[in-house]
Amino acid sequence: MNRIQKIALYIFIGLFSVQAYAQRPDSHAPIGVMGDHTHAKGEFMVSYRYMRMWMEGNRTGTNSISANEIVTTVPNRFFGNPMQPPTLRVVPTYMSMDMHMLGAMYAPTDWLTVMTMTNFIEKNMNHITYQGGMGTNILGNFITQTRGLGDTRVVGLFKLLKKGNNQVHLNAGVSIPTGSLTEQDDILTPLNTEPMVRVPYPMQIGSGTYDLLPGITYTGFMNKIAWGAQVSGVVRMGKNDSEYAFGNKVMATTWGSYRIQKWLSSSVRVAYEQTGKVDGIDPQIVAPVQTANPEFLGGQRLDVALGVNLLGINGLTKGIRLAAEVALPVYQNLNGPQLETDYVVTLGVQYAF
Ligand SMILES: [Cu+2]
Repeated sequence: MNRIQKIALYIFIGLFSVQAYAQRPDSHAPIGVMGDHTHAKGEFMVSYRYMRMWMEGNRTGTNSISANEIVTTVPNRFFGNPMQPPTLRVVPTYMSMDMHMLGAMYAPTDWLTVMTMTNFIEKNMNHITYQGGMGTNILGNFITQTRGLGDTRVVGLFKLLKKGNNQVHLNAGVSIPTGSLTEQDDILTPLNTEPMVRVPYPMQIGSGTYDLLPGITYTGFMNKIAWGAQVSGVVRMGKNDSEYAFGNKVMATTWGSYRIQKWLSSSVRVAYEQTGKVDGIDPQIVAPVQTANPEFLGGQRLDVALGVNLLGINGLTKGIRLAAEVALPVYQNLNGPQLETDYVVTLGVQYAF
């Protein structure tokens, strides 16, 4: 091989590896990870994610607790106010959260990618109401439902380091409180009335606070495997108009993936999340139910998640990404009583141009 041929070969290999990186299904993290990748200068990406979370059964600390146990042993923090019993009398039994997230990414330069995300959320929570006073006589069931536009995120992803197949970038974002925190619904009280009230903290749609979203992300790949890790947080800035702030959050996750085909990779991920209690109290949220107590929010959770990433490589599907991930908690330590998480499913479609 003469020198010119060698140079041509190196250029070809160089171009091919850049191209190959851009087109690997595993060049994006499992779909449950946000802000995992950056784009090259001038690139746009649009995405839609659907997330469903299912929570059923209650837990305090790491132990299960039954509804009967809750209403006979857990004190009602509002006891002493008019018509407030000494123990809790309403118990959530399950909750679903469905989230539709629309995202856009754009890279004005190679070292900065800007990302915005807005979402539509629907929450449903089923409850058992026990008869007023004491004992374990059940009065009935009711479901509360809230839905609406959630908070909006704007995040800058700053590429700090790019060495061969390894990259580190900084995530620096802010969450803007566009979601409602004054949602109401009908409830069934232990006195058998059905008033319309402001629903408790976990049923509200927004945080009401501007939140900082710091983070750092590392990704790498080699041959048929790719890996990464991300540490991130949610830091509430002050209190909202209802005199409280949701707890701050720390999240850490790491993943590995294997490329089965040019268009298909599978992943395993571990994710840890720690959330604080609610700071402050909304004077309009008063009820003998655990979700109305700011102390009974937050905790720790460790999930193991399995996922697949698909990448269209020819024809009309070229460049279209589809991904799915199912996360199952393996450890939960909750400031309870609180509903425990059973699974989180995330589906996503992404298209870059
Ligand atoms: Cu993107």
